[in-house]
Amino acid sequence: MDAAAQARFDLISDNLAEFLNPEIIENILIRGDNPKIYWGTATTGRPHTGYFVPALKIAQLLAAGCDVTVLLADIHGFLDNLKAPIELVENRAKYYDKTITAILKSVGVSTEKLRFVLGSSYQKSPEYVMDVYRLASVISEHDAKKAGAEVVKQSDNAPLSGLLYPVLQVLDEEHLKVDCQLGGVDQRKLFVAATEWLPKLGYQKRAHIVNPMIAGLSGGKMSSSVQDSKIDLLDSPEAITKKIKKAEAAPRVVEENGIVALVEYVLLPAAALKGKKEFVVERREGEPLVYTDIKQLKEDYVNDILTPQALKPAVSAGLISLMAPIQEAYQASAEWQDITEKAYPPPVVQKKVKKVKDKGSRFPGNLPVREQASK
Ligand code: TYR
Repeated sequence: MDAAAQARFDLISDNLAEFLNPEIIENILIRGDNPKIYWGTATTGRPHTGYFVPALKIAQLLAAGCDVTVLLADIHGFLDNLKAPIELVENRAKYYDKTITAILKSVGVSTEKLRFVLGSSYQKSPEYVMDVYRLASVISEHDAKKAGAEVVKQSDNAPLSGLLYPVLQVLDEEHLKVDCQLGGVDQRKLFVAATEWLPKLGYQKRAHIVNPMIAGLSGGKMSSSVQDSKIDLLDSPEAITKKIKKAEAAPRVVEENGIVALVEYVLLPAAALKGKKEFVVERREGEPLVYTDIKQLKEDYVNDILTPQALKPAVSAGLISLMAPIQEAYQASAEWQDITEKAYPPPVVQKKVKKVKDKGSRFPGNLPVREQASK
Protein backbone atom coordinates (compact mmCIF):
# COMPACT_ATOMS: atom_id res chain seq x y z
CA MET A 1 0.00 0.00 0.00
CA ASP A 2 1.32 3.45 -0.81
CA ALA A 3 1.30 6.26 1.74
CA ALA A 4 -1.99 7.76 0.54
CA ALA A 5 -3.79 4.41 0.72
CA GLN A 6 -2.24 3.74 4.12
CA ALA A 7 -3.52 7.09 5.43
CA ARG A 8 -7.02 6.21 4.23
CA PHE A 9 -6.78 2.77 5.85
CA ASP A 10 -5.62 4.32 9.14
CA LEU A 11 -8.62 6.63 9.23
CA ILE A 12 -11.00 3.74 8.55
CA SER A 13 -9.42 1.63 11.32
CA ASP A 14 -9.02 4.41 13.90
CA ASN A 15 -10.63 3.80 17.32
CA LEU A 16 -12.24 0.48 16.37
CA ALA A 17 -12.86 -2.42 18.71
CA GLU A 18 -12.20 -4.82 15.82
CA PHE A 19 -11.72 -5.05 12.05
CA LEU A 20 -12.89 -8.32 10.45
CA ASN A 21 -11.33 -9.19 7.09
CA PRO A 22 -9.43 -5.92 6.65
CA GLU A 23 -7.76 -7.34 3.51
CA ILE A 24 -11.00 -6.74 1.61
CA ILE A 25 -10.70 -3.01 2.27
CA GLU A 26 -6.93 -2.97 1.79
CA ASN A 27 -7.28 -4.42 -1.71
CA ILE A 28 -9.85 -1.80 -2.68
CA LEU A 29 -7.57 0.97 -1.44
CA ILE A 30 -4.57 -0.51 -3.25
CA ARG A 31 -6.60 -0.37 -6.47
CA GLY A 32 -7.31 3.29 -5.67
CA ASP A 33 -11.07 2.73 -5.42
CA ASN A 34 -13.50 4.00 -2.78
CA PRO A 35 -14.74 1.38 -0.31
CA LYS A 36 -18.52 1.23 -0.01
CA ILE A 37 -19.59 0.95 3.61
CA TYR A 38 -22.98 0.96 5.32
CA TRP A 39 -24.26 1.42 8.83
CA GLY A 40 -27.76 0.24 9.68
CA THR A 41 -29.98 1.27 12.53
CA ALA A 42 -33.31 -0.30 13.43
CA THR A 43 -35.90 2.43 13.88
CA THR A 44 -37.08 1.59 17.39
CA GLY A 45 -36.51 3.66 20.57
CA ARG A 46 -35.27 7.25 20.43
CA PRO A 47 -31.60 7.66 19.47
CA HIS A 48 -29.34 8.72 22.36
CA THR A 49 -25.77 10.01 22.88
CA GLY A 50 -24.42 6.51 22.14
CA TYR A 51 -25.21 7.32 18.48
CA PHE A 52 -22.35 9.81 18.46
CA VAL A 53 -19.99 6.84 18.18
CA PRO A 54 -21.20 5.65 14.74
CA ALA A 55 -21.74 9.29 13.70
CA LEU A 56 -18.09 10.10 14.42
CA LYS A 57 -16.97 6.95 12.60
CA ILE A 58 -19.06 7.91 9.58
CA ALA A 59 -17.37 11.32 9.59
CA GLN A 60 -14.00 9.55 9.46
CA LEU A 61 -15.15 7.17 6.72
CA LEU A 62 -16.20 10.10 4.55
CA ALA A 63 -12.90 11.83 5.26
CA ALA A 64 -11.21 8.63 4.06
CA GLY A 65 -13.13 8.91 0.80
CA CYS A 66 -15.53 6.02 1.39
CA ASP A 67 -19.03 5.90 -0.08
CA VAL A 68 -21.24 5.70 2.97
CA THR A 69 -24.84 4.48 3.19
CA VAL A 70 -27.08 4.86 6.22
CA LEU A 71 -29.78 2.21 6.34
CA LEU A 72 -32.93 3.13 8.25
CA ALA A 73 -33.99 -0.43 9.01
CA ASP A 74 -37.73 0.05 9.47
CA ILE A 75 -38.69 -3.59 8.85
CA HIS A 76 -36.08 -4.65 11.42
CA GLY A 77 -37.80 -2.29 13.84
CA PHE A 78 -40.78 -4.61 14.12
CA LEU A 79 -39.09 -7.95 13.34
CA ASP A 80 -37.39 -7.51 16.71
CA ASN A 81 -40.31 -8.31 18.99
CA LEU A 82 -42.39 -5.40 17.63
CA LYS A 83 -40.06 -2.87 19.29
CA ALA A 84 -41.53 -0.52 16.73
CA PRO A 85 -45.22 -1.42 16.45
CA ILE A 86 -46.22 -1.72 12.79
CA GLU A 87 -48.58 1.25 12.93
CA LEU A 88 -45.82 3.52 14.27
CA VAL A 89 -42.92 2.29 12.20
CA GLU A 90 -43.28 4.78 9.35
CA ASN A 91 -43.12 7.74 11.70
CA ARG A 92 -40.27 6.14 13.64
CA ALA A 93 -38.30 5.93 10.40
CA LYS A 94 -39.01 9.60 9.70
CA TYR A 95 -37.94 10.49 13.24
CA TYR A 96 -34.69 8.59 12.76
CA ASP A 97 -34.12 10.30 9.45
CA LYS A 98 -34.35 13.72 11.12
CA THR A 99 -32.32 12.78 14.21
CA ILE A 100 -29.56 10.90 12.42
CA THR A 101 -29.20 13.75 9.93
CA ALA A 102 -28.96 16.25 12.80
CA ILE A 103 -26.41 14.24 14.77
CA LEU A 104 -24.25 13.78 11.69
CA LYS A 105 -24.38 17.51 10.98
CA SER A 106 -23.43 18.24 14.60
CA VAL A 107 -20.13 16.41 14.09
CA GLY A 108 -19.50 18.23 10.83
CA VAL A 109 -20.64 15.61 8.31
CA SER A 110 -22.08 17.12 5.17
CA THR A 111 -25.04 14.84 4.68
CA GLU A 112 -25.19 15.43 0.91
CA LYS A 113 -22.28 13.02 0.65
CA LEU A 114 -24.33 10.26 2.28
CA ARG A 115 -26.90 7.91 0.87
CA PHE A 116 -29.91 7.29 3.13
CA VAL A 117 -31.89 4.15 2.34
CA LEU A 118 -35.12 2.95 3.90
CA GLY A 119 -35.12 -0.82 4.46
CA SER A 120 -38.66 -1.34 3.17
CA SER A 121 -37.75 0.42 -0.09
CA TYR A 122 -35.93 -2.70 -1.33
CA GLN A 123 -36.60 -5.47 1.22
CA LYS A 124 -39.99 -6.21 -0.35
CA SER A 125 -38.70 -6.69 -3.90
CA PRO A 126 -39.16 -10.15 -5.45
CA GLU A 127 -35.37 -10.67 -5.69
CA TYR A 128 -34.84 -9.79 -2.06
CA VAL A 129 -37.72 -11.88 -0.78
CA MET A 130 -36.56 -14.88 -2.82
CA ASP A 131 -33.12 -14.49 -1.22
CA VAL A 132 -34.77 -14.52 2.22
CA TYR A 133 -36.37 -17.88 1.37
CA ARG A 134 -33.16 -19.25 -0.07
CA LEU A 135 -31.07 -18.24 2.93
CA ALA A 136 -33.73 -19.43 5.39
CA SER A 137 -33.52 -22.85 3.76
CA VAL A 138 -29.77 -23.26 4.27
CA ILE A 139 -29.41 -21.75 7.76
CA SER A 140 -30.39 -23.69 10.86
CA GLU A 141 -32.76 -22.32 13.44
CA HIS A 142 -29.96 -22.70 15.98
CA ASP A 143 -27.52 -20.59 13.95
CA ALA A 144 -30.08 -17.88 13.24
CA LYS A 145 -30.87 -17.66 16.94
CA LYS A 146 -27.20 -17.53 17.87
CA ALA A 147 -26.46 -14.80 15.33
CA GLY A 148 -29.15 -12.53 16.77
CA ALA A 149 -28.56 -13.38 20.43
CA GLU A 150 -27.14 -9.97 21.41
CA VAL A 151 -29.33 -7.84 19.21
CA VAL A 152 -32.76 -9.41 19.02
CA LYS A 153 -34.81 -9.50 22.21
CA GLN A 154 -34.75 -13.05 23.60
CA SER A 155 -37.78 -14.59 25.26
CA ASP A 156 -39.63 -17.88 25.65
CA ASN A 157 -41.90 -18.61 22.74
CA ALA A 158 -40.36 -15.66 20.85
CA PRO A 159 -41.92 -14.55 17.56
CA LEU A 160 -40.59 -16.19 14.41
CA SER A 161 -39.63 -12.76 13.05
CA GLY A 162 -36.68 -12.72 15.46
CA LEU A 163 -35.11 -15.52 13.43
CA LEU A 164 -35.69 -13.65 10.18
CA TYR A 165 -33.96 -10.55 11.54
CA PRO A 166 -30.39 -11.89 11.08
CA VAL A 167 -31.31 -13.36 7.69
CA LEU A 168 -32.36 -9.94 6.42
CA GLN A 169 -29.43 -8.08 7.97
CA VAL A 170 -26.97 -10.44 6.30
CA LEU A 171 -28.73 -10.08 2.92
CA ASP A 172 -28.60 -6.29 3.24
CA GLU A 173 -24.85 -6.39 2.60
CA GLU A 174 -25.46 -7.99 -0.79
CA HIS A 175 -28.52 -5.97 -1.76
CA LEU A 176 -27.01 -2.63 -0.76
CA LYS A 177 -23.98 -3.59 -2.87
CA VAL A 178 -21.42 -2.68 -0.23
CA ASP A 179 -17.93 -3.93 0.63
CA CYS A 180 -18.21 -3.53 4.37
CA GLN A 181 -20.66 -3.10 7.25
CA LEU A 182 -20.15 -0.88 10.31
CA GLY A 183 -21.76 -1.62 13.67
CA GLY A 184 -21.19 -1.74 17.43
CA VAL A 185 -19.66 -4.73 19.23
CA ASP A 186 -23.18 -6.03 19.93
CA GLN A 187 -23.42 -6.80 16.18
CA ARG A 188 -20.35 -9.03 16.18
CA LYS A 189 -22.13 -12.39 16.05
CA LEU A 190 -24.25 -11.14 13.14
CA PHE A 191 -21.14 -9.96 11.34
CA VAL A 192 -19.42 -13.32 11.70
CA ALA A 193 -22.62 -15.02 10.52
CA ALA A 194 -22.66 -12.76 7.45
CA THR A 195 -19.18 -13.88 6.44
CA GLU A 196 -20.30 -17.52 6.70
CA TRP A 197 -23.81 -17.26 5.23
CA LEU A 198 -23.41 -15.09 2.12
CA PRO A 199 -21.05 -17.57 0.39
CA LYS A 200 -23.75 -20.25 0.80
CA LEU A 201 -25.81 -18.30 -1.75
CA GLY A 202 -22.79 -17.72 -3.95
CA TYR A 203 -22.31 -14.15 -2.71
CA GLN A 204 -19.03 -12.68 -1.54
CA LYS A 205 -18.23 -12.20 2.10
CA ARG A 206 -17.80 -8.61 3.25
CA ALA A 207 -15.45 -6.83 5.66
CA HIS A 208 -16.82 -5.60 9.00
CA ILE A 209 -15.72 -2.71 11.15
CA VAL A 210 -16.74 -2.92 14.78
CA ASN A 211 -17.17 0.15 16.96
CA PRO A 212 -16.68 0.14 20.71
CA MET A 213 -19.85 0.84 22.65
CA ILE A 214 -20.05 3.27 25.52
CA ALA A 215 -21.09 2.20 28.98
CA GLY A 216 -24.43 3.50 30.21
CA LEU A 217 -24.76 6.16 32.89
CA SER A 218 -26.17 3.72 35.42
CA GLY A 219 -23.60 0.96 34.77
CA GLY A 220 -24.10 -1.71 32.07
CA LYS A 221 -24.82 -0.85 28.45
CA MET A 222 -26.36 2.37 27.21
CA SER A 223 -29.84 1.38 26.17
CA SER A 224 -32.85 3.14 24.71
CA SER A 225 -35.13 1.26 27.03
CA VAL A 226 -33.36 2.16 30.30
CA GLN A 227 -34.16 5.84 30.97
CA ASP A 228 -31.33 6.60 33.39
CA SER A 229 -28.70 4.86 31.29
CA LYS A 230 -28.79 7.36 28.46
CA ILE A 231 -29.09 10.95 27.39
CA ASP A 232 -31.66 11.55 24.69
CA LEU A 233 -30.42 13.61 21.76
CA LEU A 234 -33.20 16.08 22.47
CA ASP A 235 -32.71 16.32 26.25
CA SER A 236 -32.53 19.93 27.44
CA PRO A 237 -29.27 21.34 28.86
CA GLU A 238 -30.83 21.13 32.35
CA ALA A 239 -31.76 17.48 31.85
CA ILE A 240 -28.26 16.70 30.58
CA THR A 241 -26.67 18.32 33.63
CA LYS A 242 -29.01 16.48 35.97
CA LYS A 243 -28.39 13.07 34.39
CA ILE A 244 -24.62 13.51 34.39
CA LYS A 245 -24.71 14.65 38.02
CA LYS A 246 -26.70 11.54 38.97
CA ALA A 247 -24.63 9.15 36.86
CA GLU A 248 -22.59 6.42 38.49
CA ALA A 249 -18.88 7.28 38.34
CA ALA A 250 -16.84 5.67 41.09
CA PRO A 251 -13.68 7.63 41.90
CA ARG A 252 -10.46 6.01 40.64
CA VAL A 253 -12.34 3.44 38.49
CA VAL A 254 -12.25 3.92 34.72
CA GLU A 255 -13.70 0.57 33.66
CA GLU A 256 -17.45 0.59 32.91
CA ASN A 257 -17.45 4.27 33.75
CA GLY A 258 -20.03 5.95 31.50
CA ILE A 259 -18.67 9.45 32.17
CA VAL A 260 -15.09 8.62 31.24
CA ALA A 261 -16.46 6.73 28.22
CA LEU A 262 -18.23 9.87 26.99
CA VAL A 263 -14.91 11.73 26.97
CA GLU A 264 -13.07 8.85 25.32
CA TYR A 265 -15.53 8.00 22.57
CA VAL A 266 -17.50 11.19 22.03
CA LEU A 267 -15.99 14.43 23.31
CA LEU A 268 -12.31 13.89 22.44
CA PRO A 269 -12.98 12.43 18.95
CA ALA A 270 -15.50 15.21 18.25
CA ALA A 271 -12.92 17.82 19.27
CA ALA A 272 -10.33 16.10 17.04
CA LEU A 273 -12.71 16.27 14.08
CA LYS A 274 -13.13 19.98 14.65
CA GLY A 275 -9.36 20.38 14.49
CA LYS A 276 -8.29 20.56 18.15
CA LYS A 277 -8.19 17.36 20.16
CA GLU A 278 -8.48 18.81 23.63
CA PHE A 279 -10.69 18.38 26.69
CA VAL A 280 -10.50 20.95 29.46
CA VAL A 281 -11.53 20.43 33.07
CA GLU A 282 -11.87 23.52 35.22
CA ARG A 283 -11.00 23.12 38.88
CA ARG A 284 -12.12 25.06 41.90
CA GLU A 285 -8.50 25.48 42.88
CA GLY A 286 -5.49 25.51 40.66
CA GLU A 287 -5.02 25.60 36.92
CA PRO A 288 -7.51 23.82 34.64
CA LEU A 289 -6.53 20.30 33.59
CA VAL A 290 -6.04 20.06 29.83
CA TYR A 291 -6.15 16.66 28.15
CA THR A 292 -5.18 15.88 24.62
CA ASP A 293 -5.49 12.13 24.94
CA ILE A 294 -7.53 9.73 27.01
CA LYS A 295 -4.56 7.87 28.50
CA GLN A 296 -3.49 10.91 30.38
CA LEU A 297 -7.03 11.57 31.61
CA LYS A 298 -7.47 7.99 32.80
CA GLU A 299 -4.17 8.12 34.65
CA ASP A 300 -5.23 11.24 36.52
CA TYR A 301 -8.62 9.73 37.25
CA VAL A 302 -7.13 6.54 38.68
CA ASN A 303 -4.86 8.65 40.89
CA ASP A 304 -7.80 10.84 41.96
CA ILE A 305 -6.09 13.96 40.63
CA LEU A 306 -9.15 14.19 38.42
CA THR A 307 -12.20 13.59 40.61
CA PRO A 308 -15.71 12.71 39.42
CA GLN A 309 -16.87 16.02 40.92
CA ALA A 310 -14.49 17.96 38.67
CA LEU A 311 -15.02 15.78 35.60
CA LYS A 312 -18.82 15.75 35.54
CA PRO A 313 -19.45 19.48 34.93
CA ALA A 314 -16.86 19.44 32.13
CA VAL A 315 -18.61 16.51 30.48
CA SER A 316 -22.01 18.21 30.82
CA ALA A 317 -20.66 21.40 29.27
CA GLY A 318 -19.04 19.45 26.43
CA LEU A 319 -22.22 17.54 25.63
CA ILE A 320 -24.43 20.60 25.85
CA SER A 321 -22.34 22.46 23.31
CA LEU A 322 -22.04 19.42 21.04
CA MET A 323 -25.78 18.86 21.12
CA ALA A 324 -26.80 22.53 20.78
CA PRO A 325 -27.16 22.37 16.97
CA ILE A 326 -29.40 19.31 17.29
CA GLN A 327 -31.63 21.13 19.76
CA GLU A 328 -31.73 24.22 17.55
CA ALA A 329 -32.67 22.23 14.47
CA TYR A 330 -35.46 20.56 16.42
CA GLN A 331 -36.83 23.83 17.79
CA ALA A 332 -36.82 25.33 14.30
CA SER A 333 -38.71 22.46 12.67
CA ALA A 334 -42.46 22.20 13.26
CA GLU A 335 -42.41 19.16 10.96
CA TRP A 336 -39.89 17.32 13.14
CA GLN A 337 -41.86 18.15 16.29
CA ASP A 338 -45.01 16.81 14.68
CA ILE A 339 -43.23 13.61 13.62
CA THR A 340 -41.99 13.14 17.20
CA GLU A 341 -45.54 13.23 18.56
CA LYS A 342 -46.65 10.69 16.00
CA ALA A 343 -43.61 8.41 16.35
CA TYR A 344 -43.60 8.36 20.14
CA PRO A 345 -47.16 9.10 21.24
CA PRO A 346 -47.72 9.39 24.99
CA PRO A 347 -48.55 6.01 26.50
CA VAL A 348 -52.13 4.89 26.36
CA VAL A 349 -53.47 3.89 29.75
CA GLN A 350 -56.15 1.35 30.29
CA LYS A 351 -58.94 3.13 32.12
CA LYS A 352 -60.38 1.08 34.91
CA VAL A 353 -64.01 0.31 34.23
CA LYS A 354 -66.33 -0.86 36.92
CA LYS A 355 -67.06 -4.46 36.36
CA VAL A 356 -70.61 -4.86 35.17
CA LYS A 357 -72.00 -8.26 35.86
CA ASP A 358 -71.67 -10.31 32.73
CA LYS A 359 -75.09 -11.43 31.72
CA GLY A 360 -73.72 -13.59 29.00
CA SER A 361 -73.99 -10.86 26.41
CA ARG A 362 -71.39 -11.02 23.66
CA PHE A 363 -71.73 -7.34 22.86
CA PRO A 364 -68.49 -5.50 23.34
CA GLY A 365 -70.33 -2.80 25.28
CA ASN A 366 -68.58 -3.46 28.58
CA LEU A 367 -65.06 -3.82 27.26
CA PRO A 368 -62.55 -1.46 28.87
CA VAL A 369 -62.32 1.89 27.12
CA ARG A 370 -58.90 2.81 25.73
CA GLU A 371 -58.22 6.39 26.52
CA GLN A 372 -55.46 8.77 25.74
CA ALA A 373 -53.48 9.59 28.88
CA SER A 374 -54.03 13.21 29.85
CA LYS A 375 -50.83 15.14 29.30
N1 TYR B 1 -28.93 -4.72 13.96
C1 TYR B 1 -28.88 -3.28 13.89
C2 TYR B 1 -29.25 -2.69 15.27
O1 TYR B 1 -29.08 -3.33 16.26
C3 TYR B 1 -29.79 -2.72 12.88
C4 TYR B 1 -29.54 -3.18 11.47
C5 TYR B 1 -30.56 -3.72 10.73
C6 TYR B 1 -28.29 -3.05 10.92
C7 TYR B 1 -30.34 -4.13 9.42
C8 TYR B 1 -28.05 -3.46 9.62
C9 TYR B 1 -29.09 -4.00 8.88
O2 TYR B 1 -28.86 -4.42 7.60
O3 TYR B 1 -29.75 -1.58 15.37
